[in-house]
Amino acid sequence: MNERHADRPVRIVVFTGAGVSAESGLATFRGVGGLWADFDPATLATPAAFARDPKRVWDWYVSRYVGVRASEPNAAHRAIARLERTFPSLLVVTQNIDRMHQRAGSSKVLELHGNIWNARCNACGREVDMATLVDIADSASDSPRCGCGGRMRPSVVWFGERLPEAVFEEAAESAADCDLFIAVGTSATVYPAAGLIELAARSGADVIEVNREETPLSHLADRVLREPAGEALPRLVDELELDPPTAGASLAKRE
Ligand code: BJW
Ligand code: ZN
Repeated sequence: MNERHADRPVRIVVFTGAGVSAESGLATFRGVGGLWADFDPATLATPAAFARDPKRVWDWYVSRYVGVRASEPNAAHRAIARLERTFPSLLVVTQNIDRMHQRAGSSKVLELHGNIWNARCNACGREVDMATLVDIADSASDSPRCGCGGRMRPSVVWFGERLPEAVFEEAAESAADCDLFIAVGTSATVYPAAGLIELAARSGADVIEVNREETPLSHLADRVLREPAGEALPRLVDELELDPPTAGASLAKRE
């Protein structure tokens, strides 16, 4: 059972998806203009796709890495980082691979789907900075290989692959134990990550959804902000800072 006492600090989990980085110019996956509108996930974001055509998959990730590297955190990432000053135990749980939260200053970030800044060998697991491979592999006819002969792949989680176990466990424990769970810019369709919203709601946390559109889990939210994250988050953070909630009280005022 999740015990909430007024005399202990409020616990906040901010759970993010591709929509939080949309205003940094990074494409989301689903919806108009999303990556999956032009590319079939089955041919790019699965181990089978990489085995079939490693060069095509590698090149797609390199082009996304270059885009991520050239982009900057936006007002939503910055507002989330700012909220940590008032609520020092605040935890960011992200499905994103872009490291924008860390770049904006968030100090506790769990990456459920890995990150695009690292590559690792699919045979021996050796990790290297993506930057070291991108600049040399540009015009190569094959995807880069490790010294052991294995192929280098982005350090992300593809469909059909397990999420990093300890990371997911910590995220699930925090979702089950928080007072306020803010879901930002996720279509809430990819599991087990989306299940964290269900877990938080079931465990008694107040849930706020920040999303331009309705999602399959919108009905679980106590409060919905149907706006771009870069506009909604700075205002929500102002509100939480001016009038800090206490543990046990209802935090998400219904509208
Ligand atoms: C804005 C905005 C703005 C826009 N402001 N908002 C249970 C049921 C059914 C299926 C499954 C299940 N459990 C597992 C599965 C299978 C599968 C899955 O979930 N499939 C579903 C699609 C049906 N899951 C898996 O395969 C996972 N692995 C697994 O379960 O392993 C089990 C296992 C057991 C034993 C042995 C082995 C394995 C792995 C999932 C990995 C997902 N990987 C990806 C790619 C990462 C690398 C890359 O980037 O290429 O992760 S897929 C992609 O989707 C990416 C994202 O993190 C993830 C979620 O997407 P997200 O972030 O929600 O983005 P969008 O685009 O969907 O939504 C954006 C939202 O923002 C929209 O709602 C917009 O409205 C909004 N928005 N602009 C605010 N400015
Ligand atoms: Zn290797």
